[in-house]
Amino acid sequence: MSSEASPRVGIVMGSKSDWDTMKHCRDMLAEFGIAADCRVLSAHRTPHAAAEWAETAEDRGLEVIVAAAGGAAHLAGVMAAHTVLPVLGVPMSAWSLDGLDSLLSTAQMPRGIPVGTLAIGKAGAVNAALLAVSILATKEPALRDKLKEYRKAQTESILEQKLD
Ligand code: RP5
Repeated sequence: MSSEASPRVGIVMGSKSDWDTMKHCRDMLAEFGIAADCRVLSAHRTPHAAAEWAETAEDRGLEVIVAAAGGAAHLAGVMAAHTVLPVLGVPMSAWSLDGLDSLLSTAQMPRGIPVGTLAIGKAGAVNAALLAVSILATKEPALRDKLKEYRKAQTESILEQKLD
């Protein structure tokens, strides 16, 4: 399936070193024909640019933001602080603690500013895309049908698996 021309999902990450993981999010969205605006922005290294990107996301046509960061992973929270668009956080397994630090700092948001937090690493990146599609599909029957087809194909491929 080809991607739409206008990005509907923003994928933002704290470092280019996160891209090997987060490109799986971009690729899964593309399977559903959803284009993504992918950027490196950091809550700590580029704080003003990160805030501005989040503040203008709605006007640029984005409907969901996926934010990935590792370590003291504040990027998803900073996004959520600057927009009312749904923000999905993906904790990166960074340089220590196998990503547990990232998971906790992404998930433990204060009351009033929510971040929907996914699993650490590739599973979270892929599931963030699928959850973004679910959000976009709430009022789009065609997109919802594609999600049902995806689930059906996944179920069938697992039931067909043979072991030696
Ligand atoms: C975080 O620190 C990034 O999101 C990345 O996961 C981690 C390491 O960044 P680099 O030192 O590789 O730029 O801010």
